[in-house]
Amino acid sequence: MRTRAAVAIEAGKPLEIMEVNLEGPKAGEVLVEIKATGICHTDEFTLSGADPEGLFPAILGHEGAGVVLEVGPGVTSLKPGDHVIPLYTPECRECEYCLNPKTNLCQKIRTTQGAGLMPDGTSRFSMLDGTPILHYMGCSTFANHTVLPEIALAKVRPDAPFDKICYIGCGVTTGIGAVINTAKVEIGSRAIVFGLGGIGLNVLQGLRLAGADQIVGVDLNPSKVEMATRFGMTDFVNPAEVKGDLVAHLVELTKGGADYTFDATGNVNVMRTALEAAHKGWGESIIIGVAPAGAEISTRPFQLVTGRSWRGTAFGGARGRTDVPKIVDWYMDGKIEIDPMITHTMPLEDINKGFDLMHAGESIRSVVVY
Ligand code: NAD
Ligand code: AHE
Ligand code: ZN
Ligand code: ZN
Repeated sequence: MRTRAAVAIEAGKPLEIMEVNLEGPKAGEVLVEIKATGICHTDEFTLSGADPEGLFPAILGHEGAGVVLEVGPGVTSLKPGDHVIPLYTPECRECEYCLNPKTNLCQKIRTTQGAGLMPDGTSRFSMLDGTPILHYMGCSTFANHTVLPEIALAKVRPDAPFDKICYIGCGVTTGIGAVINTAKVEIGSRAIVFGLGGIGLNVLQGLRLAGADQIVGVDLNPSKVEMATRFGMTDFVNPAEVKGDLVAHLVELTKGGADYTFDATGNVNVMRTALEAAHKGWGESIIIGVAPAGAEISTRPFQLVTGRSWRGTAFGGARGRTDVPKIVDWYMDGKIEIDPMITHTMPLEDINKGFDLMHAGESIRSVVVY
């Protein structure tokens, strides 16, 4: 079949909207009509050329929601008409990782996924002249139709609106999951969240859900304050306005350091500040942000010797097929909010405006509605 897609032809160039060829689903695969997709900072990271795994030409996008149109041979858990959210972290329920309760990082298809290919080592997308186009994070939601492995789809309730629940495909689950699944924040904790964008705001609402007492937000952009306050921030710090040492300021504000700190910026200097602002003896710092090729984190080992720990999380530690339908329920039951964070919606033709708004710091989430 043919479908419309925003294609990343090469790093650093705007996406090009075009008709592309899409082959139907092979064994274990599913054809999905994408109804809506968010634009995450990670899409920008890869498009910019900073991603060591970035490959071109590719169809980016990994924060989608849609409807199953067709299933390939052997698919048993999904049927045409089912509503689904694509999972860049699949859940096969049988690999060594899925069987270990300490991780959500299913590795069943990680190698081919990282190479922009389906599990059989081929791509389903091509240009009209036959040039192959690579998949991205196993999802490629910047296409109106896409093919995914069955294990990379969460089946969700049919009454949930696509243009909101697409955000559960990455940002919502990552932010809330970092708090609930990875940090396992206790009631009464003090926390600091660095970066109050599409991920950081969801860390805030996760902290509020978990019953944190103090929730400090740190961002260079003061326009994020209003939304962050709405999602539970109790104190705001703009590093540009702090006189003297930022770590010392944050340690004083949290009366000795935070029980939990979260980096949602992707900046390795911020990651160091986050680690060092965690409480001596027990503070945990969770890295969510994705840093450019070649970037490295550093601190004095003494910071760890004296009881701080550095951790990381992908997709908020969530097991997608199991956890994503529950998060959709939380949204539909009013336990979590999504709507105010979706500040802009646009047709696929205007997707590059979504990237422009992100660069300008004017959006939280832009959502493309097909
Ligand atoms: P975003 O652009 O919406 O938000 C980033 C925020 O960080 C902005 O508000 C910006 O003003 C702020 N910021 C930038 N530099 C800063 C600094 N030096 N100090 C303080 N604040 C600063 O991006 P997003 O969509 O929220 O993504 C955030 C990060 O999380 C990105 O690196 C993204 O790639 C990563 N991410 C990781 C996962 C995961 O599974 N680990 C999932 C989704 C996104
Ligand atoms: N390809 C990059 C790393 C990108 C990365 O860490 N991605 C996160 C999800 S970000 C979603 O917005 C992730 O899931 N990581 C685990 C994994 O297996 O990729 C690089 O640096 O090479
Ligand atoms: Zn993402
Ligand atoms: Zn697995």
